Amino acid sequence: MTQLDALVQPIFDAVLQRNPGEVEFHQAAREVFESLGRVISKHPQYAEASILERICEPERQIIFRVPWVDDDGRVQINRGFRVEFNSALGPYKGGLRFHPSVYLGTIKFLGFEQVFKNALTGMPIGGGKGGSDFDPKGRSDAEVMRFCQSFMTELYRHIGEYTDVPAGDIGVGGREIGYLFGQYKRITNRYESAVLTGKGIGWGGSLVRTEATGYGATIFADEMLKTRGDSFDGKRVLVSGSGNVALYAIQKVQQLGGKVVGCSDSTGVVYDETGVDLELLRQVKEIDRGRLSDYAHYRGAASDYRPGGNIWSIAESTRVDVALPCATQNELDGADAAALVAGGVLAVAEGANMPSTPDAVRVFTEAGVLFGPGKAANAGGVATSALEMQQNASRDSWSFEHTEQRLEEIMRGIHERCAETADEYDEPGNYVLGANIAGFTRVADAMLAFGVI
Ligand code: NDP
Ligand code: 2IT
Repeated sequence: MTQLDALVQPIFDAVLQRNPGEVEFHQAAREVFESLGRVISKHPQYAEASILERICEPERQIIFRVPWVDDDGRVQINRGFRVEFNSALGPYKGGLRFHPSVYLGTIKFLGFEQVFKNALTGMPIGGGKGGSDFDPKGRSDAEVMRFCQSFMTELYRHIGEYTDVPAGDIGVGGREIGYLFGQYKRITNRYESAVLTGKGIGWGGSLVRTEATGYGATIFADEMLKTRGDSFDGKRVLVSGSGNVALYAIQKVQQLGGKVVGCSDSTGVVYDETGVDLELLRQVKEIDRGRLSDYAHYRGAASDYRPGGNIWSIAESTRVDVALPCATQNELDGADAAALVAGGVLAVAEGANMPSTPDAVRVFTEAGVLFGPGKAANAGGVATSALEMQQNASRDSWSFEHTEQRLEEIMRGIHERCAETADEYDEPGNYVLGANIAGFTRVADAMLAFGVI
């Protein structure tokens, strides 16, 4: 672990003490703190106003009961969360995650990351995150609908176009946003389009929002490659996951001339030497809501399916140029990073939130691998959510081409902001440092202007 600066160590110690057991939140906070020592010593006004202490304490945390009735008539109870972390730059903005592993520490780590990510986009959005320990796997549409209705029956009083604007994350896609929006509209008797993003195209959604996170992460990787005069053309790529982010990362890699040779889900890995068949994968995952094993079944001899496998170990036996972790937190550890380095990896861009462990980040950095941290590389999703809010506010809808062009400009802007900030601190190419400092200073300066609130 990198030593923390003496100025920030006591503040970090207090974060540990105030948030016991929330290990993912500790990890996310530490990663940001590692970058901030020099900023705090260079700009004493941040320490004088206790900005760091305040930024680690969410403005509001809501935890609620979500009762619902399953298809067998049994009452089920889940726990709902919304952590409204920071509204210095705009309404709280960030997704909802439905996954059985969700607890307060998950939502706080995601909310904390979101604050800096949203700041990096340069758009007027604060940071928040929510979700539930509800497991949508194996549940009927009717069960998912009843769960979403119950969840919104509590959440509606805390959100709003100018207050807090949730969206999707793991386990929350177009279907869930539809049920949530329907219930919000019904309870409030308001057609408040911009209260949620990721909506369907026919009822206030934005073109490109579905593709935005995966496209954006790939564009970020492409920008990093360009700094070394390189591109995706002919590159061999691994994309972990096979959900929303992974699918559209795969699509963009293919558009840019790369070949995706492997992807995964929580139960297995596919190694596809001839390249992943995206149309088949989308049919299986998006339409049939199936498993990766179903994809492998239809693909036959063309793919090698490894139940329970580790996608990064593919790099032990074949060359991998680019890795795009797009599944979940801490899915890529130090040994995986070493395998990727041995396999020749040039660039890693995080489509997921905090997928690389601190050990993995160290291995990549020491090996000189281009490394784009999630808060920069996966910001295209939330940025396009902000574009959706913009369209809703002006009662307009933009073409796919126009929206995609805006996304590309935003991703290039984020890359530039991170690179310039890293240069300014004499660490050229250190995107982790650049992202943390550029995101932090934008939020911190607004907080300074507002006084002690
Ligand atoms: P999805 O639910 O669409 O897909 C998640 C994928 O990751 C699935 O393939 C899933 O496999 C796999 N996965 C999830 N949890 C685990 C786990 N514990 N272990 C192994 N595999 C797992 O979610 P998204 O694609 O939307 O999100 C993926 C990542 O991207 C998350 O980290 C999310 O926070 C981040 N992100 C998402 C954005 C968005 O716009 N959606 C924006 C920015 C970041 P299985 O189906 O088997 O569970
Ligand atoms: O982690 C993320 O940035 C998201 N899940 C997207 C949030 C959003 O509001 O679009």
